[in-house]
Amino acid sequence: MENLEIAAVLEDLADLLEIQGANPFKIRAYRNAVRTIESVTRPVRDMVDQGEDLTALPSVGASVAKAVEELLTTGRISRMEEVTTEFPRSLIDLTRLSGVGPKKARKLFEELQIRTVDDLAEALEAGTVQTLGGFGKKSAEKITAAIERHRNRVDRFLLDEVEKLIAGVLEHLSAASGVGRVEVAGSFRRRKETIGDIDILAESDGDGGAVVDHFVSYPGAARVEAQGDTKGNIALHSGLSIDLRVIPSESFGAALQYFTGSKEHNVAMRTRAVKQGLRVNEWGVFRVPEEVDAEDLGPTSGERVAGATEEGVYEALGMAWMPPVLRENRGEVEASVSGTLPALVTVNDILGDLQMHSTWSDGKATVEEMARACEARGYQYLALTDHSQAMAMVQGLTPERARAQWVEIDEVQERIGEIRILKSCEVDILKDGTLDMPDEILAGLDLVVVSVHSFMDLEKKAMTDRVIRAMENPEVDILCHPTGRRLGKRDAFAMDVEAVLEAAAELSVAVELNANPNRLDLSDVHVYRAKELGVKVVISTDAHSPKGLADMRFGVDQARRGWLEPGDVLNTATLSEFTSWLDRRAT
Ligand code: DGT
Ligand code: CA
Ligand code: CA
Ligand code: ZN
Repeated sequence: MENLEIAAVLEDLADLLEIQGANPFKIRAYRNAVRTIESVTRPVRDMVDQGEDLTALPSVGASVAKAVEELLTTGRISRMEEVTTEFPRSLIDLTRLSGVGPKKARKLFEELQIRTVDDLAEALEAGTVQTLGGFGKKSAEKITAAIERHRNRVDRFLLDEVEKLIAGVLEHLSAASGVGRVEVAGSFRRRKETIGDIDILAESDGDGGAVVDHFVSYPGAARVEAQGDTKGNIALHSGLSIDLRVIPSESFGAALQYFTGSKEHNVAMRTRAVKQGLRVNEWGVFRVPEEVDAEDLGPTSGERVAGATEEGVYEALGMAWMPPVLRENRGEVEASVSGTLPALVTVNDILGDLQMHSTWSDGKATVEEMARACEARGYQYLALTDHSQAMAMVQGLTPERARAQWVEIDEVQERIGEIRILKSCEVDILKDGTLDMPDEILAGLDLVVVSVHSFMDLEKKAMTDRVIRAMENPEVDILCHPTGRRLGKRDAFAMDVEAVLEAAAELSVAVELNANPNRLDLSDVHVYRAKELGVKVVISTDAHSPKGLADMRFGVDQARRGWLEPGDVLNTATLSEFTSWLDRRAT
């Protein structure tokens, strides 16, 4: 079992304990352990095998350690079995619907025997839910909408999760004999924000069946779903499905192009090829003899004009190669033909990180530790953006504590020298669109970033007005995680993004692309739109520890999917360029 898979089981257990109404400290202990195990770089499995004491890990106490050891040695956790005799595991899905918490899930189960999302949908339709105390007509409508969204979401994986899950598979595969290039294609290579399944290509001109045999023998596989001469499929414990295709050298580039997709991109390519008397498929690019009926052609008949490399495939069609992030049929085929592909932003262009937290609110590291970690990344500046007081549960800053933090920042700045620490605050946008900090504090900050963290279920119009009102405050510089989504967990709130982006352009407020792989908020399409409207985008990590700063690359990938060039991204500016931007309203 991979660390993420262990963490997922513990998270399920925590959710079930919450439904059961167990001791909140116990539940919190499991949740904290989930975060630790997700971020430990060594396999916990190895630690257990070597008899190491898991309580040495941060936030892992004796009972959690015992549960993990039990899970790894027996495949089950007795505490989990106990709870599930009382409450079925499927209730967890209910708690993840907006409008249904653990208490409501329990009530639905105990009073109406609802166990699954499908049961709940049926009961809503029959009108029985609406008769339960605490569930009026309004809340029934809300849950119905949440079920609709849940069904469209299906089971997709986050990019960072997938990276961790497949690292071992790739290592295993590269040890197969006779294998040349190994590439992960599909949505993973396009760096899509969520991934359905993994498509791996392995180059081999030898015995494909032997390569497949080796692949399916991966020790981390939960099941082997398919095994043939050139294709295999395994499923991991997490449910992630991995396809392998073994490809001969002469076709490797064509297969890589084909299986990278997207499907829409491929369709556009093929249409273009046909007009040129060419045929593109996963085997290569072929010139179709005119006298032959297309129906009589095999997949590789005709003269092979390309196939070994991906560049060659594009070139054969009179196109320039393009980064996989662009391949969504959003104009890249035309741009490639006309030589107008964007020169996309890269991680090396980023010169600062403009959202992060310290121990002044819910971060795990001090101001100095965060600043030094940014310095180590080669940045010229960073902004400390601890929460404001509306976020009471994470000790958000009161005006007094904000001032106290400035004193510390000045001291650290003194010690640290070169890198510039900007005084900032992630100020809550209150329900009415006013800000959770008095004007004199806002004026004293180098940079003001604002976010919605409460009343996320407002009507669309109210939410849109609220956010625009906040941006109208002349102290505001950046709107953070603009839609509030958490991938796979919480939908974007109802808001007219177009109106918000237009207002941002008008008011000269930048929008954040939050690089946390759980958020990636804004989406690629919205980022593209921001660029079209001339709104500056800031890619920030929202790091809560030095390690979180490394999420920058996920944000950059998403920005690239939105066609951003360095000039579209505010934090590619040098320190002096950036500080002049901060003064933009004064001039
Ligand atoms: P996913 O797995 O849902 O995150 O998305 P993808 O893009 O990885 O899609 P997947 O795994 O179904 O297929 C991998 C690639 O294979 C896809 O991006 C393009 C190519 N492909 C699959 N089916 C078709 C098809 O019917 N026509 C064409 N032209 N290409 C296809
Ligand atoms: Ca895929
Ligand atoms: Ca696939
Ligand atoms: Zn936030």
